[in-house]
Amino acid sequence: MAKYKLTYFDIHGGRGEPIRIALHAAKQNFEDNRISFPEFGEMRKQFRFSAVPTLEIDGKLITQSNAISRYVGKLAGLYPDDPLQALYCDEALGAVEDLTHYCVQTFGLKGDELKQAREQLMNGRLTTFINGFAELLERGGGQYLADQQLTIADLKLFTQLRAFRSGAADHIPADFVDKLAPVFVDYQNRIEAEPVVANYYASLAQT
Ligand SMILES: N[C@@H](CCC(=O)N[C@@H](CS)C(=O)NCC(=O)O)C(=O)O
Repeated sequence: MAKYKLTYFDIHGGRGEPIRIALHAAKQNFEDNRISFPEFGEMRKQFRFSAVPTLEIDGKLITQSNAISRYVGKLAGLYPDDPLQALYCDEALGAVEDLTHYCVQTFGLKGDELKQAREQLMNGRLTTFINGFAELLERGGGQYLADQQLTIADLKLFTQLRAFRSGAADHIPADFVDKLAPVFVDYQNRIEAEPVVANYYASLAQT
């Protein structure tokens, strides 16, 4: 059996979380190498593109969260076999990645600058993307983004929306997503209750 080592920040969320959930679902024994932000600063040169997450497979370093997500999605049965459904899944993965990119541009800002940037994000890209995700969900049949079942794309969207709904992002009200697209209230509850997701978080509670 291959040896897996996932390196990512020690947070519940971000680009690494769907990968952790899928590796757990695939029943893959993996080293969950959680690093702090200062550690990342010291280690970043070790990573091919100076970024995480990275997955080492038998010592070979792989980067790019969506590529890794698709791979572990396949291991876990969370990636569609059907080419069209796989395309739907990929579209959603790419869109969440784009939104993450716009959000990250507001990180590190402070005071009025942060407030202005977050308001701009909320009224601009965030609104566009949340509406777009609602369209993808409708196209997928209303329950999941693709394949009429849980896929890695749902794990990526779920973890991203959860971050917004937690209220942790300054100047973005916790109910912003739900007010804009109420369909995500049920969606988040449904994905959270999926055995794959629930079992992952239960396993963390035991450690
Ligand atoms: N396209 C890359 C982006 C990776 C990325 O930007 N990761 C963030 C953490 S979520 C990071 O390492 N940021 C540190 C930096 O870029 O300095 C991917 O999807 O893996």
